[in-house]
Amino acid sequence: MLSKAWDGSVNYCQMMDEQGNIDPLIFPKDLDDKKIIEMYRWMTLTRAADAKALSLQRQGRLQTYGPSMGQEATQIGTAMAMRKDDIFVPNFRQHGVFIARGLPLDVFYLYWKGYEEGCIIPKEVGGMPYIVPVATQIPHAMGIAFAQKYLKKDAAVVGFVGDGGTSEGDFYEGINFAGVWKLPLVIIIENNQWAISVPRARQTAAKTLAQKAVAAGLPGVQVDGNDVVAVYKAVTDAINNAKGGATVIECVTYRMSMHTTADDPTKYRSDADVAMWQKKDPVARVKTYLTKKGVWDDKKEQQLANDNKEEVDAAVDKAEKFKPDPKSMFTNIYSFMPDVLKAEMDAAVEADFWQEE
Ligand SMILES: Cc1ncc(C[n+]2csc(CCOP(=O)(O)OP(=O)(O)O)c2C)c(N)n1
Ligand SMILES: [Mg+2]
Repeated sequence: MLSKAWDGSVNYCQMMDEQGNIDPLIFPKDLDDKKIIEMYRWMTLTRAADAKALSLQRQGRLQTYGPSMGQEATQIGTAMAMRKDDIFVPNFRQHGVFIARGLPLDVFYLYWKGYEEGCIIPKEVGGMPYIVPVATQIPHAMGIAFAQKYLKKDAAVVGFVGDGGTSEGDFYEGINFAGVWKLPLVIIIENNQWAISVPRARQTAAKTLAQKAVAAGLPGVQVDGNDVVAVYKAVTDAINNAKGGATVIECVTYRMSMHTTADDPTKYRSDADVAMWQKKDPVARVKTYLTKKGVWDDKKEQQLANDNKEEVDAAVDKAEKFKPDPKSMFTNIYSFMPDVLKAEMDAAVEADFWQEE
């Protein structure tokens, strides 16, 4: 006897196309112009803060940095769908999520300047600090989701992972546990087509990354990750369903810049590929939509650009004036500090590296 043991499919959703056209029948009812303009503000601020970080790194004023350019719709769409008490667990590239959730912009620069103080995320932001080991954040997100359920809190946890990260054991272990225990977890796969120099096609033979959810007994959906509305809708639905269990959302986007400032993407990808994705730019798309609707014009655009620049410059200024406590890199590691570390800490305090010359 032959019968079907399982049958399934993965849906793809786009709500605002590359020319800024929408389908009013499926457009989320709660998204009025005001909210879309707010999304646009966060997206442009993220892009401005990102460009500044890259420029600072090139001047030796910031450490190695991983740009988010091109991924603003995925990040802002997710952040805007999250409720106040929901918690996000990032990897190293979710600058837009931090910014839209209210991380003071100078703290963003502190992190990328290499200061421990940049890892202190204010409680109201509701997020964990950046983490660099690929996919280790997914078991963390799963554990935090387990805690929300155990403590009977009405909060969902949103964990981010890259396309490359979905090949790691940590990814499967996290979503598998979430499936068994029906945890309030939303996994956002930021499929930006590259894991450093490894293209999506070399990452897995699976047709979508969303279908990896199926093995964990979870729903998996794929959305246009350069469409802020589609991302917003998918994450809103997943959060609304989070009490019943987890969802995996693959956001199909593109890393328009380098992996990090230690990388040169011209060595492994074509200009044509980048140009093709430039046409799908997530920020330009929202601007086109708002302009066509008559609620946005050049004057407003100029004002917004000025406001963003002012905010970014003030944050950089504050971060550059920051005097760290030399003890901060030694504390919070051991409950009892070993003597050898104590000696190093005392020497650092004595040397007073941060003293004005
Ligand atoms: C466990 C682990 N292996 C390797 C690395 C080196 N590394 C840093 S980022 C990266 C690629 C990640 O690709 P992806 O998950 O697609 O995220 P993206 O950088 O594209 O946002 C690798 C291999 C690491 N940080 N941690
Ligand atoms: Mg990637």
